[in-house]
Amino acid sequence: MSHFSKLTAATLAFGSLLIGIANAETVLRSSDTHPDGYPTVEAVKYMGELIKQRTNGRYSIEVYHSAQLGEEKDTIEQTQSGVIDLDRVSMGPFNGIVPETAVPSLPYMFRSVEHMRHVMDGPVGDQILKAFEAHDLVGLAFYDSGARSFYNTKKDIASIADLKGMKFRVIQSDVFVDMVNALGANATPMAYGEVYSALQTGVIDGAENNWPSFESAKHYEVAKHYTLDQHQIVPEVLVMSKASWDKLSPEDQTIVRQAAKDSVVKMRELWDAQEKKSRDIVEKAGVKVSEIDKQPLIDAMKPVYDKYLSTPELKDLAARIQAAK
Ligand code: GTR
Repeated sequence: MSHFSKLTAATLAFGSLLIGIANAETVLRSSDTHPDGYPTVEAVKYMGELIKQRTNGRYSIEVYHSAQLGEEKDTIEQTQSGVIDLDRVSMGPFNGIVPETAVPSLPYMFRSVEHMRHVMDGPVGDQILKAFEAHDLVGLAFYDSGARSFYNTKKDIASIADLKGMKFRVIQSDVFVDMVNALGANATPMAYGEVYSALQTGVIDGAENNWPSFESAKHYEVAKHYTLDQHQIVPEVLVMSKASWDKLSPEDQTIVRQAAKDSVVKMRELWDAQEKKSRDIVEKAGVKVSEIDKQPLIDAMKPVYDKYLSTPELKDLAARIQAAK
């Protein structure tokens, strides 16, 4: 073999080795608005470890936390178009895209977190996961998000009358907008990343969220009044881009789906611990937590239910959720 062809052979061998390495691992890009360490972020990382083990290193997941890939509404579009492989988002921003997601997002639809877990783990959850497929997405799993409650920079809220005229930031979803407006307050839909400064500058009087978000986004530094009205128990969703999904073999699709399901168990453990920790942090920081009579809020939701339970299918979904033990 000439010197030249030896070199060529070596180069080719090295090249194919590189290609081999490149083929060995496909890194799926996953988006999350929350910071590193947040239960949703850690759950998707855990799912990535499971996938890596179960595919012998052919697939793994890189979680881009802290909204590095954009705010939730944008990342949903990017996931639909295949730019992002996986997206962990609240169900809220999907309400205008996948009508079925409006049902579990309705205020006071779930009686408790246990009720939500039970329903989302069963046939209703499966039906909603399936509904994403008509929108270029594959629904993989639901995660916990506790209960959302109002908080504000102005005053303690003891009754529905105190909400009147107050300006609350909500998720970019008409369900959320209509909920706040039905309570006599004013809704301002806004991306999550803009809420802190909007609270600080007084563009809004308050927002609404669960303990871990209220704490990790530091909203509690400016909003010192938290009202335990627990108006929504909205699950989080993990979706995959249909385009990315279609690149997987059927065997790998099964592995990804199962790993997502397995990560739910882990997420719930992390969630339960984080809720307590976050509540503790904000209370120690001087946030005043007030109780409120929920019944007038529940009663005010009648027009919101009528608007979103607009077809026999959606009514049936709501009835099945409510009937579940
Ligand atoms: C959180 C949720 C986020 C985001 C945020 C918001 O509870 O985990 O995905 O939707 O609420 O209010 O925008």
